[in-house]
Amino acid sequence: MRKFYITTPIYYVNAEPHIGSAYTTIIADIIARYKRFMGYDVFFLTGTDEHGLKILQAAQAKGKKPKEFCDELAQKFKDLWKDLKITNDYFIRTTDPEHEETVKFFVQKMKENGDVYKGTYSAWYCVHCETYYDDEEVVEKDGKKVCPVCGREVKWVEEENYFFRLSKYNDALKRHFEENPDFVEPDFRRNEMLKILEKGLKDISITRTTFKWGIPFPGDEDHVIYVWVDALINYVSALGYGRGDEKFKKYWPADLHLIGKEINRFHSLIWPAMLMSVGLPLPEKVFAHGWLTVNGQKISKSLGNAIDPREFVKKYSNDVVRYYLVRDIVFGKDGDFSEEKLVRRLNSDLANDYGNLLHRTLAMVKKHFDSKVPRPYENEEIDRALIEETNKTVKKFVKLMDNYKLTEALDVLWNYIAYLNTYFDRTRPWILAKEENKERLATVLYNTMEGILKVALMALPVMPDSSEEVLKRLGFDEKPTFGHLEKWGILRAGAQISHGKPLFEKIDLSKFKKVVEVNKEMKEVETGVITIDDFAKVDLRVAKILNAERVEGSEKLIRMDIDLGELGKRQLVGGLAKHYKPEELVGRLIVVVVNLKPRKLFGFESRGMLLAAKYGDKLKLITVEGEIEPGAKIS
Ligand code: ME8
Repeated sequence: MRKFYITTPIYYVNAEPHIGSAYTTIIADIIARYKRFMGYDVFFLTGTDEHGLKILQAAQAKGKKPKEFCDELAQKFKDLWKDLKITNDYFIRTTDPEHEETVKFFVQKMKENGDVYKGTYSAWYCVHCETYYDDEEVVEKDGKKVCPVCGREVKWVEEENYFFRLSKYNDALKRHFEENPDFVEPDFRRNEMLKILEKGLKDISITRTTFKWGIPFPGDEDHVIYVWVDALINYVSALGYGRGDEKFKKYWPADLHLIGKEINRFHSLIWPAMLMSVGLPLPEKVFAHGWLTVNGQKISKSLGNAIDPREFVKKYSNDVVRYYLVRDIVFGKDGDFSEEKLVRRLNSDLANDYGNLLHRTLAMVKKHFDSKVPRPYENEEIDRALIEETNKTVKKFVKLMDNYKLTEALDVLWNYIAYLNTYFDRTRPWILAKEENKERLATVLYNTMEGILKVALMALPVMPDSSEEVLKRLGFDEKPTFGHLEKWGILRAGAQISHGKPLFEKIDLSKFKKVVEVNKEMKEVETGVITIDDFAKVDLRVAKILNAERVEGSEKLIRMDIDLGELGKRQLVGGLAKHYKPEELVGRLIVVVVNLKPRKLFGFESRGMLLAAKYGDKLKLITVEGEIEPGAKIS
């Protein structure tokens, strides 16, 4: 039996899980269930990341001992995964003694291989991301240095630390990327990693001395191991690496590390280099998905939108939430979690397209065949076309799922549901019933049911509960496997079906009340309403571009001098280089927000922001019709 080892990031226990952490875990669960269905021996790992300054500070803020604090939070993650019916095979905690043993063993090996040395480290540190940054990486905001990932203030740290010779693995990593073009996906994330490799990796600090909440560094216990090194090793320690566990031999290397885009560098560069250092094979693939926002806002505790996925599951069911997350948020890209869109999907895709088809079909089987699966007779042209369409759909679906194109796979599946609905309408079983053409009626109903069986099987990883319910109603009582999907004619004539209540309940959008009525400010953002006073705060002006040039070292930026009439001349930096040549810009009248706080981009101060329309990859400048004086106010 082929094995499949899939992991999620191990989540920090500084706060309770939210829809963001649930997103990765749900997707991993879908892939794990799919692989099991395809006959793989799956090991699905998730867990919690519990060491480091961030957790220590969170515990201190609650007046708790760190371990006690971690115990409580880790339990909340475990409980949530249980409520969401996540099928992880193991839950690792970095405070588990077995994990600590493996981490020491791993780091000792790195040392023995000559990859660790002592030096002095000075860098910017973001406690929230537990990440070091160089001077050129941090961003200036309101006169402060902030983290380029989360925007929080960074601190300058200078410590005597142990270092990992990451730079030594730069070339080997490049080679690995070249020889394994699918190592990191999506490809735009891979390209980001390649750029970092082009610039060259620097050695990294792997210990800290200013606090103790971590795993002691072997050989020098004044130091604790850097939380990221400790955390990454979870992927092998969960299998018992260094502790003689058979699981390690069986499941390593991981087939898929599923992560969010912000931690790609750790997984695609640092972790592989660490594995090279100790002589272990690298994971097959790292997939870095995008970020979820909620009603257009970044998920954060202070905005009050760090919603508990349980609330949604309670109201809409697990399956609906899972379906929505995969169907509406294009897997790999950023996307917005909108409850309204979820309800639209529920009403149209699930209740109308899928649920109604099942309902209509089973109602007729109940009425005309005494709730028994009818025995089909000779197939006609339209039936043969349905079987062919089914085979094509299954092939496409499997290929897309195998390539983690989850959203597209559901598109294909729902096209098939539309096909089945058309088949049902075109074969007109209600007329066949009226005409008492029982043989033809039996064939058409059987074929529709067999089609619905295929839908339920394909939907099984995404919507396990409703799929099981559909299989039961269709009178199918075997353990579902890929074999049932591959072959036509699986349903057994004479098997008892059950009609039941609608599979999915529709929600009336006009009376619809959201699960999360967040604070007032958020609600206004949700409905898209602002007051005239809000709008009046934005000072929009016409500006003339006097000259323009590419910003050296940046792919996107163009530096411009603009004329704003009465407001004088200014420098502006805009992300236009992929869409316009500098010479095409000179002389144009554009629209600029002039009262934004200045920002520094690649060392150039930008005093204002130009407006442009964006659609997909397309970007067009907003200009004014005809001639008008630079500086003219827009209202
Ligand atoms: O980074 N949208 O833990 P973490 C989508 N402990 N996914 C999101 C999300 C959002 N808005 N917010 C969080 C850590 N995630 C480290 C990992 S692994 C060895 C150590 C998901 O609690 C996404 O998978 O900050 C992201 O990468 C992860 O949660 C970050 O979780």
